[in-house]
Amino acid sequence: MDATYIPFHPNPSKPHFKPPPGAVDAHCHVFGPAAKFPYAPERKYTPCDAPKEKLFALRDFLGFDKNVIVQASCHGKDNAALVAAILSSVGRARGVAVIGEEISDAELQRLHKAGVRGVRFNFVKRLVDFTPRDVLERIAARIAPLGWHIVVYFEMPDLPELEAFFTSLPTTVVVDHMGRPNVKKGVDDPEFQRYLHMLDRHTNIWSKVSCPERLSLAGPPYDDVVPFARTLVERFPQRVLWGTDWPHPNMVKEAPDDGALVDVIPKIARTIELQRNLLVDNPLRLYWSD
Ligand code: 0GY
Repeated sequence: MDATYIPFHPNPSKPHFKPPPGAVDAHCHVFGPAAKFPYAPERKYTPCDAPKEKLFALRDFLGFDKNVIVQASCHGKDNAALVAAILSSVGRARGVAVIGEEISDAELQRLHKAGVRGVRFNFVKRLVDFTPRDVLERIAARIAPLGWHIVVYFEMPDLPELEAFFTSLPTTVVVDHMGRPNVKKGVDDPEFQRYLHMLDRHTNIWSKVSCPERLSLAGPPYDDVVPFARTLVERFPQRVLWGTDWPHPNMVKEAPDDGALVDVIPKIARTIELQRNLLVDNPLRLYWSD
């Protein structure tokens, strides 16, 4: 683990909000354990181990039924820890992998059988080296016939440069963490409005309404992030997903209390119906339809 790395919260609080039956934490990670699943040589950070047993215990503690585990950059293109976690979940986890174009058809099939239903394209420069667009286009063409989708991670100032690429992709596209808006600028800022308009025009684009702890300037209970997530949930109720982002890689000040994160949900999804869309129906449609 890097000297400055902040481990996940050791003792999260029990949330007041009770997720509906079948609720899915649709953005979380597993890290290592490094002794069994070494971190990638090209990684930009070395986290604390966050193994599947801890993830599944947290799932139960917070009142969730399932997980979507997203490959994090510290494991590069080696999806072994992710696959091991999904396979041991007894159908209660699915995954989003990171792959290169050198991947064989047999390996793609193996990932599909294990429960992978998407690939992640990461554009955050502090996390990954640049991958040329033509490579990503070829990967997209390979995974589209499997019915997979593409998860994209970027920061809002980079959207103008990336938008044409995103809107040209042949699959469902899921944006991590609302595209990481600058909450200081507010919902009405042209940057966030551009994001909303992209979703208006392209009905294959979904948004995760996750990570208030990364976006907030005020800190818990993250009220400054609520208007962004609520706007997305109410405008695109069929195309939003929620996740804890456990084990919260690269926090700079403190690890969030996962119970407090769950308690943000009723503020962003204010009716039982919106909560069911966000936590149950949407993730099941995207990850468990086959
Ligand atoms: C997240 C966010 C981060 C890291 C990664 O792949 C990763 O390493 O996703 C981050 O540092 O913002 O979603 O986990």
